Amino acid sequence: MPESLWEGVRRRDRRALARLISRAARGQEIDTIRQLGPPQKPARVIAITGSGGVGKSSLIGKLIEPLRQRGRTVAILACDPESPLTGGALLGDRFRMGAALDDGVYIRSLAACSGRQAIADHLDAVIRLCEEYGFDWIIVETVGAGQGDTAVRAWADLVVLLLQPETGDELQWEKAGVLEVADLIVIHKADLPGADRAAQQVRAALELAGGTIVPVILVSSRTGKGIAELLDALESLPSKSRRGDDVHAFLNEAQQELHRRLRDPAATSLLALWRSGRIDIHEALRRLWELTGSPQP
Ligand SMILES: Nc1nc2c(ncn2[C@@H]2O[C@H](COP(=O)(O)OP(=O)(O)O)[C@@H](O)[C@H]2O)c(=O)[nH]1
Ligand SMILES: [Mg+2]
Repeated sequence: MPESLWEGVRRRDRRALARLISRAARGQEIDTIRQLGPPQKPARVIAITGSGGVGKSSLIGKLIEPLRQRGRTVAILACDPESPLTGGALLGDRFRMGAALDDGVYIRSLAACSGRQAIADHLDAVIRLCEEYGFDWIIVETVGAGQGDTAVRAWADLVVLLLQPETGDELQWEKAGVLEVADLIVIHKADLPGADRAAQQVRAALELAGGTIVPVILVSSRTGKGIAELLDALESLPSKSRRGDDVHAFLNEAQQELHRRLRDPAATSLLALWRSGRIDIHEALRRLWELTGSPQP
C-alpha cells in the first residue's frame, strides 16, 4: 500500500492524486478505497451524458470558468482518452494559462467508462479519490447516449442528458430509459435552428411518460446562452441519493453502520474469532451488530 500517495492526496498533491487515480483505474487499491467509507466532504457528482458529437466536452469546458468564479473547485473526469478537454483545446487561452496556476481545477481522461460493471466500479473508486482530495464538484463526461444505461445512477448525484436539435435524436427520446435516467435535460447547440421545437418535443415526451417532470434547458456552448441558468439548476437541484436504486442505497448505509461498529474496540477480537473459523459470518454479523461502535473520530 503506497501510504505516501494517500498522504499526498490529503495534502492536495496533484501528482499523488494522478498516480492513485491511475492505479484505481487499473483496478488497484479498490478495496482500500472502499474501506475509506463515506467521504468527510461529499462532492456534488454530475454525469454529463449524450451521444457522441452532441457537445458534452464543449459544454463542460464552458462550465469551468463560471464554476471557479462561483468559488467551486472541480475535477473533470472524461471517459474518453482523446478528450479535447485534457489537451486544453476547449479551454479559452486566457483560462488555459490561468489553469496551470489554478489548483481548483483538475482534468483527467480515463479509458472508456460506460455502464459496464467492472469499469463503473473503478469509476466509483476514482470519484471517491477525488472526494478525498476535496473537490466541491466532480463532473464526469460519459460515453454513449445513456440508452437504458441506468448504471450512471450508481455513482452520480445528478445526471444531465444532452440532446441536440434535428439529428434523429428525436427518435431515441421515446426509447425507454433515455429520458428517465436524467435529472435535467439540456437541449444543446441552441444556436442552431429547431432548438425550441426540440425542447417542446422533449417536454411533451416527458409529460406523456408521466414521471417526474425534469427541467429542460436550452444551452449553447458557442454563444454562452443558458450556461448561467444551467449552473443555477445544477447548484439547486436536490441530489438524488447516489447509488440511486434502493439496493445500492441500502448497502451503502449498511456499510456505514458496519464501519461504525468495526471501530468498537471489541471488534478486533470478534474478527479474530471469525478469521479462525470459530464463528461463521452470520454469528459474526450478529455479534458485531450488538456492538455500539465508537463515535466518529
Ligand atoms: N452549433 C454548435 N455547435 C457546437 C456547440 N457545442 C459544441 N459544438 C460542436 O459540436 C461538435 C462536437 O462537440 P464535442 O464537445 O466534442 O461533443 P462530444 O462528443 O459530445 O463531447 C464540435 O464540432 C463542436 O464544435 C454549440 O453550442 N453549438
Ligand atoms: Mg467529448
